[in-house]
Amino acid sequence: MALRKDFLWGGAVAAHQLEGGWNAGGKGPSVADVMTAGSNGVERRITDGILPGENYPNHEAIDFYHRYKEDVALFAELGLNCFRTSIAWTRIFPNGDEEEPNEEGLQFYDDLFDECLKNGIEPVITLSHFELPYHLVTEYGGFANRKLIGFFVKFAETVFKRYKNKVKYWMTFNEINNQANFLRDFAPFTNSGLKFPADATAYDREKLMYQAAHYELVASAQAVKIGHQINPDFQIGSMIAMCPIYPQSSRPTDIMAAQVAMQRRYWFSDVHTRGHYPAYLESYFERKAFNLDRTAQDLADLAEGCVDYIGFSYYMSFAIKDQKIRAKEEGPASGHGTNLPTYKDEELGAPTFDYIEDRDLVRNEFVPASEWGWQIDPLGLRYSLNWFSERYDNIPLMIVENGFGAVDEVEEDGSIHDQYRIDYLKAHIQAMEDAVTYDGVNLLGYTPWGFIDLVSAGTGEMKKRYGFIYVDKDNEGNGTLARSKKDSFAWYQKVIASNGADL
Ligand code: P53
Repeated sequence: MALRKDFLWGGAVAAHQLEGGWNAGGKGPSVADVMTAGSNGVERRITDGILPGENYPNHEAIDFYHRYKEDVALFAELGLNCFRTSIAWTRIFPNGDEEEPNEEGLQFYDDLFDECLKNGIEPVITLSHFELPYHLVTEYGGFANRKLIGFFVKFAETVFKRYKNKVKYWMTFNEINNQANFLRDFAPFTNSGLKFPADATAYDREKLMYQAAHYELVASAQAVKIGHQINPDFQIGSMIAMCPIYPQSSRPTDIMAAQVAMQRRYWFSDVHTRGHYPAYLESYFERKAFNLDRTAQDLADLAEGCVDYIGFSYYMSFAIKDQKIRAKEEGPASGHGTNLPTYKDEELGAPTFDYIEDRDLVRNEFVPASEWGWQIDPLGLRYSLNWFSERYDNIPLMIVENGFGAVDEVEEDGSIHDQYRIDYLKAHIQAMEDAVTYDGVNLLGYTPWGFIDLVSAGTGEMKKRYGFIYVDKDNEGNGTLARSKKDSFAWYQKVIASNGADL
């Protein structure tokens, strides 16, 4: 088997990471607009609203809002046949809870999608990509509040109706499973708009994460149902951050630890795809006595709103070692970061294998890592494609993010020789093609992340670049914002033109 003839070759971005124009055209502030710039190893801070004197890199980003016409022309030159971006929720509903949408925001995406379609580029749209209206955080507590289901579904319905003849492929919540890392502030805030009180215990955090994720899954299912009514041809997918967790060794307890870790990180796709909670999680909820708010109607909605395909990001793989052995050898782990609420190891003696992302992952000695510590593992992509395909009965898959964040050097003549990026992508595309050719996975498309340089989500930096198109801007916000082509531009052009044969 080879790649399908209508394979979607694209590039992926998210509104808040490239548009800028954070308060233009009636847009309201989103959760991304209250996050400062961090750097490698320094976390972004979440401020209480927008404060003077802080550096908020998403406010201007790469100013795509004003430059999209020239940029789309470059995308066309690159040869993309699809473009994955998100609709900034706050351009449509600036506060999130308005009765009527903001026409100027709707018009912006009409213009952008028309520009894409005119150039033979099909928009692939994420509804919620770390862009929750900030007002929904301050007034409602984010997705901890059931009311958010209604706000999200209204937003989804509005854009489904408006763009029903321009967009076919949709995704509901970007990397909904990042919040499995609930001890940190970043993922719960960007995924769900959750802010925890300073004295919240690990237990409180975990419970709230599960509650918010439940409301999101219900919101997603309702949106899928409504979307199919609006246009039966819509393909509405989930979006999962796939970092497969390998056992560090063949020690049986490492194997079991890896299995439980995979459950805790990927139950989200079980619910999205199968329409019900897996038994392993029901059993966990019972043991933890979470008593989540899940109504019979919610469960019916989940069953009726299964996704049509799985979109997922793939950057790296993880590895895990049995926590009991680790604790014995190294003493109690405190997580890789500082100031994390301690997770009580009350059950360390029990056969539970509970997984705490920040505590339990270990370095995999068999793969190299990027400057940001992301472990580079092309075969892990083939493994992931097989994992989804096998678990969900050959469901269609789309790789909606993959890429290599690196520091680029601009030569005197303006050229950028990013062979390391080409090497990374080549190896991953090869692995993806092997999964189609030899393993029979049903793959719709491939959209490498940040194919035009943009603001990093994790660190807020410009310096962590993924692009084939360079954007002249630095971490402090200086630069002309001029666009130029890196070596990877011509390389990806050739890959697309040959439908993946010429790597
Ligand atoms: P940055 C963590 C792990 C895997 C993917 O990430 C992640 C994250 C969050 O940082 O995010 C996705 O910019 C996300 C994009 C993001 C991209 O990966 O931190 O969907 O918004 O930019 C790359 O290097």
